[in-house]
Amino acid sequence: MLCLRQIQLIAVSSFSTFCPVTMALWWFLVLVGFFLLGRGVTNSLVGHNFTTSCNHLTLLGGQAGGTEVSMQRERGEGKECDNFSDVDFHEAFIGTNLYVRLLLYTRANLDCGLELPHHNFTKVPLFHVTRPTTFVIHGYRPTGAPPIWINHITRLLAEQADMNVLVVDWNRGAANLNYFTAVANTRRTATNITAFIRRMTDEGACLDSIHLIGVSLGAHVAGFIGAMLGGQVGRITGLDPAGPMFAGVPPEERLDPTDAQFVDVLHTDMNSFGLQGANGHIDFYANGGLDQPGCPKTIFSGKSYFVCDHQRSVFLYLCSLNRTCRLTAFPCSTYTDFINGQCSRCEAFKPASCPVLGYDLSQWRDKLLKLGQTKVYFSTTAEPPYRKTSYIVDTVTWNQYRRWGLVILRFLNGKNVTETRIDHKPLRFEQHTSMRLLAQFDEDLYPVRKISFRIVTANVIGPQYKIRLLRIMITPLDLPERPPMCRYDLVMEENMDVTFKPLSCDESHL
Ligand SMILES: [Ca+2]
Ligand SMILES: [Ca+2]
Repeated sequence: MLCLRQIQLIAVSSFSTFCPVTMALWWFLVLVGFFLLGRGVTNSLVGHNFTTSCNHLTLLGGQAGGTEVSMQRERGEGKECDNFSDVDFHEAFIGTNLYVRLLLYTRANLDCGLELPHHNFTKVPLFHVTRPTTFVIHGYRPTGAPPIWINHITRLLAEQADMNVLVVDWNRGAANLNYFTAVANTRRTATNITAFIRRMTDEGACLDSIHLIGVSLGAHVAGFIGAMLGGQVGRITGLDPAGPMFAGVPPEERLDPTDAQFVDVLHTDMNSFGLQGANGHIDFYANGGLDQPGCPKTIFSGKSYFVCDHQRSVFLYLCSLNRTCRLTAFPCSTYTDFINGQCSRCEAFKPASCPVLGYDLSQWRDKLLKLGQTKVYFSTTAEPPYRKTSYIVDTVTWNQYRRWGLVILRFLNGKNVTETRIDHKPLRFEQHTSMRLLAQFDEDLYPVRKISFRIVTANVIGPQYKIRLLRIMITPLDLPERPPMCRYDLVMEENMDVTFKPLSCDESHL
């Protein structure tokens, strides 16, 4: 029982390094969680678009031809839609044998999937192999329920470009009480899809215009497919690639940058279901990649404790597809450096901004491929649209005695107030102190009419010491159209607000 305290850590690094009791307990908790979760668990992947030399062929397919069945389907008549497999819970409990289906969605059948045969697919009028094709590959399905995000992602992807969206339904194979069986089925699924893609290329498809979006275990399926195709697939997007059984393994046994021409990865749960480290040409770490705001911190919160962080990767991606979230991420060595305000430079990407999470990442692709593996960090709120408004705050203070404290910064516009606390570590104010901070607000208040700044110390009952704010400059992190705000030489007391009207930095410098 001594190793119980390791439970939280078990998926973080090599599984094999943890004691059997901990492993058994961990799996027990996971399975209990999934049972509690019932019919609505997680796992997914997402889409793409590349302009390639092959894509000009896309238009040749159009809406021409079509059997009576497909025309009926386009009119919403006749044959019913083909839906994602819904596996009974007791089947999942016993374990399912692998069976891979492909469900096709296009702009002509946005809400009505069409099961595509693995052979002779050229006879299916809705499927044009010369169009860009995005495969969406889900992950582990312990209860056998369809992923709740499938319909959202197919529709949103089809809206991005005139493409084939192919949902890889390997629910029979992923729906297993035994996670290890699902892991073993990832390679078999990849072999199946690889053979299908080879048949597509035989019919004129171009690997450049294929995008594999994999969620959790599906990210590794995508990696295996990419590797089997010699790394020539246009793009792989990994949404919180699965960690258990993939930590510490060599690149050929997991998703890595050699698996496609361009690999982008989002991390949201590296301390349990997700994989630690960097797996793509670019790796996005949401809120550091471990835990997500708004997600429960303890098992007593029920089912969402198990899936919330992991599933957030899909929701962030959906939000990006929906164009409702613009989440800019900043190159940095660690999340700690990022929240300490040490990583605000985007010069490497000029004239573009720092990379923005999601489907439209293609515009940073060439630069990222030159840079090598890039790690980028960003913070989010707990709810859509997830975006925080961030400012770099440069201060110079002077005080006679050393003070330790945290900072509370408020923006006011006459009607509303938004506040942020910079309290992730104690800040030291010692005589002449220059400090750079990152202030991230849940609300975007603009224009800012007044600013209040407070240094909170532990000295709540003694005489309050004066601190001089020699200079403060507040610069928007990723909103270059907004000018920085400055003030010089204000006197404040610890634990008291100093409120001032921001001036333009030129003006306050006079
Ligand atoms: Ca690989
Ligand atoms: Ca977590």
